[in-house]
Amino acid sequence: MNEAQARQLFPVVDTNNDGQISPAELVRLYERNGEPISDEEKDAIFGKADTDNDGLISLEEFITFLV
Ligand SMILES: [Ca+2]
Ligand SMILES: [Ca+2]
Repeated sequence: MNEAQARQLFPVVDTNNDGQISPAELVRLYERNGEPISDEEKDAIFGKADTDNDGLISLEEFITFLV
């Protein structure tokens, strides 16, 4: 995935449009795709993507994680 694709994907995941991806939004994304994830998998993704450990994934963190 390149940066432009990640920027397009972000608002799809950020369903409440607050500019951050919450754990609940991440879980919903996988459920929508028909591949539910466990709490452990969710925590693993946040552990990697949430580099400032504020409990949310910003656009910058999202791009860094995916690209
Ligand atoms: Ca959000
Ligand atoms: Ca963060």
